[in-house]
Amino acid sequence: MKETFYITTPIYYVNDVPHIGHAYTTIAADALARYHRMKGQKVFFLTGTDEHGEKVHKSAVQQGVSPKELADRVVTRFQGLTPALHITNDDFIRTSEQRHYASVQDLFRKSLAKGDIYLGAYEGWYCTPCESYWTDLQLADGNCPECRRPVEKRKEPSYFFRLSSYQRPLLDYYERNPAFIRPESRRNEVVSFVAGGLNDLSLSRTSLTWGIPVPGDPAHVIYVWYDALTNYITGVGYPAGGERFDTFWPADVHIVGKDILRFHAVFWPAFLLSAGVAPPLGVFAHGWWTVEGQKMSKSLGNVVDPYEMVATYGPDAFRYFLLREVPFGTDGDFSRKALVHRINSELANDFGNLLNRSLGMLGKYFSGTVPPQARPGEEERAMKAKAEDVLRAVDGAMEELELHRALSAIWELVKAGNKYVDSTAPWTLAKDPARRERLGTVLYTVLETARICVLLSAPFVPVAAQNMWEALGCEGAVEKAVLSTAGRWGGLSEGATLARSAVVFPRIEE
Ligand code: ME8
Repeated sequence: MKETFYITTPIYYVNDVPHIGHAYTTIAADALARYHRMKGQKVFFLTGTDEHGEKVHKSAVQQGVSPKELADRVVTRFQGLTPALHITNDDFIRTSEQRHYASVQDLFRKSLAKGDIYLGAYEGWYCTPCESYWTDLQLADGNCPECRRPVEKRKEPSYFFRLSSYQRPLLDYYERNPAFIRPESRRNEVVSFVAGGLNDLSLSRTSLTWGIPVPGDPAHVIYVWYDALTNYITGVGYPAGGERFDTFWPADVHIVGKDILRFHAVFWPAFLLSAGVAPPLGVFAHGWWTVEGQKMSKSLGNVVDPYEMVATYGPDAFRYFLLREVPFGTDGDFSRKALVHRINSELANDFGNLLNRSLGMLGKYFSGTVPPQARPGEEERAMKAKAEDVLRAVDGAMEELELHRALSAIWELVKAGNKYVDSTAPWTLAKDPARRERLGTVLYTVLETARICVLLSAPFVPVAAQNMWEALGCEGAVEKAVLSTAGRWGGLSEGATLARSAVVFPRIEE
């Protein structure tokens, strides 16, 4: 096993407040970061905000504030997601920070020195009120696709990146690293895009001032995507380098939405290869959410606010739903009905019940004291084997970034635990004093099954998992438990006295 794991989210534009799409990427990355910590790896998890460029500039102008003022206000909404959603990022990067200026300019200088960046001219259709360039293809009946006003052909000096020289190196990189782009279907898209030929990329603007100046030519600001992508190395200490950079770079995986895969899988590795920095090891593109069957948009008024979700359903339920409802990598639909249904049936009924019925019986038959495993029989050996299978299945799924598959494996164990209770019928055993030892073995087995379910669920439902962990008399923070030891059957302490119930996943009225 690799000793380290570096995972990132995209950095979010501060032109608007966070919505479900942002929360989704961050939650998925968090579950992965938490899981890898529980594997005993040294993890670095980075998120942050993308504060430069036209989008943010425009939004600031509309609101009558400076871009920096807008960024300073909106960034708090993104930073607030960390406590609200129980995110465990190790750092939060803002592209307006000094450390980032140094990083972007250094990377730029390296490619300039290599001859991969040259001064040319950018030509396009310019819309003056929108301060934007458009290509022929983007125009709407010859007009600006945003404000519908006429555009004019304009030319401005621009630095270009020799992306055309990187077609072969990129294709080689994809070939040598088959897992670089995931899921597989996305990989094929990117490979055929690159195989189709690459044009050089305009990397600077003189028509915009809100950005990082080109080193040595401050009339230009650097293209926002070049600036934004570089955050991933700034966050671990580029350009100074040092222990953090050496430990964590190249990143293991950048989690991104499917719409921004090309930037990450084509431009970013090319920029790095040119500057002599190792490209990341992986990029994973997830799908998009619609809301109640419709595209999410401000004009439809159906934007899902993560803060509202947490206030209504709690962080665990929201996290669980997003990661369970659709396979990670495909599109999905968000609906309150589906969310409530999953909370009630999978969290409250299946999982909450497994724990509470076992704690209840332990209280009733053993005054809450965990009995010894005494004499495990065939059914107990089967439960233990099932738990071991599930631990392996979860690991395989998490390594493949198949979060939904990890969750469904955990729920198989939850269901197997409930079935075991039904078939061993402790309430019947309790009637016969001669079967007390057997009753003890059964209760130990079901509580131990619950303990392993709790352990495995901790990356997904961290708050409830901690409560359940404590209810089971386990010490310390579940997030600090290491799977290879804590996942071994028999971790539940015999003789410990447990509570008779735990508040875990409250049911929601439909
Ligand atoms: O793209 N469902 O920032 P951003 C799922 N700053 N994901 C969604 C979504 C939806 N309905 N809507 C948006 C940027 N997203 C750049 C990134 S990284 C170096 C720079 C996702 O704030 C989208 O796919 O516009 C993207 O991954 C993320 O939100 C950030 O979007």
